[in-house]
Amino acid sequence: MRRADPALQILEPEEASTIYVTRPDLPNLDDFIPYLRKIWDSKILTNGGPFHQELEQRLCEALGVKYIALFANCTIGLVTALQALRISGEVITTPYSFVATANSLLWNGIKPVFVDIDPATFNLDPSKIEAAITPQTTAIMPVHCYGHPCDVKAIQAIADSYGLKVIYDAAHAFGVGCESGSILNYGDLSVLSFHATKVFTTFEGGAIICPDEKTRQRINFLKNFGFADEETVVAPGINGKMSEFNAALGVLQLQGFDESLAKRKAIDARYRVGLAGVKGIKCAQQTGETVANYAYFPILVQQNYLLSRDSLYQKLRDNDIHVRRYFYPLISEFSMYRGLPSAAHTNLPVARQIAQQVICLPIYPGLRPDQVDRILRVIS
Ligand code: T4K
Repeated sequence: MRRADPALQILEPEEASTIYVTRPDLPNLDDFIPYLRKIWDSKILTNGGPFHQELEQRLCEALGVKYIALFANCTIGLVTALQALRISGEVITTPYSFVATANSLLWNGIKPVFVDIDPATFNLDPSKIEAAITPQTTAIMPVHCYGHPCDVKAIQAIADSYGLKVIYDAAHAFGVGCESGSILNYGDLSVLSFHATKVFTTFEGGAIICPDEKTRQRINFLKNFGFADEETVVAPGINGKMSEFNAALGVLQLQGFDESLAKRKAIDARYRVGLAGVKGIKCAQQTGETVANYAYFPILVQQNYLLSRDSLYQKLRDNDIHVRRYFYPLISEFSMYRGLPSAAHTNLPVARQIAQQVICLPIYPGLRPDQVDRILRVIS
């Protein structure tokens, strides 16, 4: 019901058999037209219009959070979150993420300090954070990698002891729940991504989850050039606003989210059954979430598998299955980061090992069981 009209889908013969690591789950185009008509009629295209307000309200309800500020994308959200909390100096973060995490620090003139990850969760290892704290440290920026929660309590305890802020890169964590509710309520701020490749997409988009209205207001000033009113600019803000087009799509997308999640869950289960007996392939486990979002399906290709990780990657691609090695290379391997003392290989043994072993298998609501089985046959 939510798939686009098949008659409108023009598939090249080759594309028809290609399986990508992800594909966006879009509503029926006809269902979006009335939303577009409203925008056309009102001529309100951006700057906090009615769909923007509606999506903020609906997301608060759906996610179980109190205050939210929509953004044009997660990266601008991360840059703005750091500005909002006036973070400077050094920030402790993970090398095992998409490069936007650390880039947001460099855009603020902040030095990233990489700390190794936990081999079970692939998230920042709290037991290694304290050793990386210096007098210049002002914050921790962990990532809920693949939507699996960080050890939020241990991280908060360290932050409280040393007077540090915590900004979660929650790009993967839309809809993830833990025993106390939404994982997005932990830390000082959490930043979501609604990119085309994410479980909830508005084409491009993102949001910051805020603890209170005052912080949200500061963030709203910052995302609108710093304007507090027509005559007052309170900070060197940026243009991080989400347009009405993206917000309207978000309102419609939310209606199909539960259905999307159920389909992802079924694919996750099918992979786990199919890979259970395959020697040398290890599936990542959930890490304490009470509600998972099945955003990614990472496997580790271990030494006792019959092929190396890169040979399996190539074999899958040769079979028209476009898997990805998220997150290889590590952020700390890129030219702007590799000179940092914390980027030293000896400092990041676990992250290096996982990055050498990981493959993210395709997972998205439109992936059919027979396609999952095709992927499993190539691996098994
Ligand atoms: N923090 C973390 C932890 C993140 O993972 C990300 C983004 C961010 C921050 C920043 O969020 P945003 O500023 O983007 O909101 C993709 C995404 O571009 C990126 O958003 C995402 N993380 C990252 C993990 O993955 P690529 O380079 O792998 O994307 P691409 O274009 O190769 O797409 C992968 C596959 O998805 C394609 O093979 C086919 C499919 N696809 C992609 C797009 C863009 C579609 O079917 N339709 C599309 O429009 O980075």
